[in-house]
Amino acid sequence: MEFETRAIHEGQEPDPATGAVIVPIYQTSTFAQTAVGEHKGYDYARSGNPTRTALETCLASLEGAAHGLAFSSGLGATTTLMHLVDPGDHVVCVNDVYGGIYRMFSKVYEPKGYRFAYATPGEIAEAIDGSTRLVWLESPTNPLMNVVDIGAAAEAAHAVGALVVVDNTFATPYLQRPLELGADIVVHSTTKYLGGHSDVVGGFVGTNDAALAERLRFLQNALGAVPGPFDAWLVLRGLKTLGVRMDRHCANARRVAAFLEGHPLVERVLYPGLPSHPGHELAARQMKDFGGMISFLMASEEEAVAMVARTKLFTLAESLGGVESLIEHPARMTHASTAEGPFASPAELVRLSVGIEAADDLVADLEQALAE
Ligand code: P1T
Repeated sequence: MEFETRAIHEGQEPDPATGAVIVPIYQTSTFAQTAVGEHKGYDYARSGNPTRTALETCLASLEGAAHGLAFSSGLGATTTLMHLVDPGDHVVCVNDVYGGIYRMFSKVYEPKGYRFAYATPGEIAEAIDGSTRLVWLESPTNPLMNVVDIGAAAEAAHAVGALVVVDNTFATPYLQRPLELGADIVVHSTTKYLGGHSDVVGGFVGTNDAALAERLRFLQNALGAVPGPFDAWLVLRGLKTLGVRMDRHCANARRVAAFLEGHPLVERVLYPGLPSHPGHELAARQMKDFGGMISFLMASEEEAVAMVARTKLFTLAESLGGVESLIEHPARMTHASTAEGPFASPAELVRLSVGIEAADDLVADLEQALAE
């Protein structure tokens, strides 16, 4: 079945007990056993819950993954993945990642002895050495919208036996499927496009490696960063419209990027859909379309900070991927924790999450915000 059909049906048969067309929210913490160890597949809701199973089955299918695991947040998923490696291990990370990932790696894991090397998208292969156990990638990256060659990174990592994790939050499986490109593990903040309505925090991990999946299933239960049934249900509902929403996000972002590129107060637009973007051809090869995230540089920090406060439709807020448009200043908001690091987010940078409103209204809002 095609992607859009699986998004609506995979793992979502009518409820066998009642015929409910929509998977129920199994709001229960525990399940009755008929005798010790005899039950209908569920014993305790941290270990498993039917609403969560439906989400895990559906999203795994969309990512082309044999195994899927849902988490309480994107960072909950990341924490769990980091238990695949040990203190002393070498981790290569692309040098532009969500600020919260950098904060976790630099402030939580580095002090425990994990060794991190941060590399530009073009230098990932060089940064990998014989001791590398994990390669952590985002593509496109947050917030600089760099494009990483996932296949090339996977080849270099696999040559030394390292695992490749791709955070696919910006692209979504509708636009890019990292496992098909050679990654071992795909990870998401489902808080973003997958939930799609800015009303839930969640995470996801998918893999085709059965042994890894078994270890991760153990860690999911042993560490406990699981989503509640209502949160799992909200993400599952979001998935049903992922394809149509992404088509509109992409079309709107194309319009907005073209407008910004022609604006005299905008120094540079970072959007892989623009032929001027250095990663445009690579993105065209490994993605179906270019997504709804755009970053751009103003002339100064003062102009950037003033501009983000002047939009009326674009709400000044952290996060991304919802139907409504958001604007933010990464250096002082989502990426404030990178300020002390070697890859601080530029102070002149503005980031947009282009929503699915009418494109004319979005362009008009940016026009008035840039006019003053
Ligand atoms: O917020 P949480 O669900 O824990 O996900 C963290 C996360 C992981 N990976 C990427 C690429 C992300 O963008 C995020 C969260 N990002 C934001 C809140 C933001 O505004 O960029």
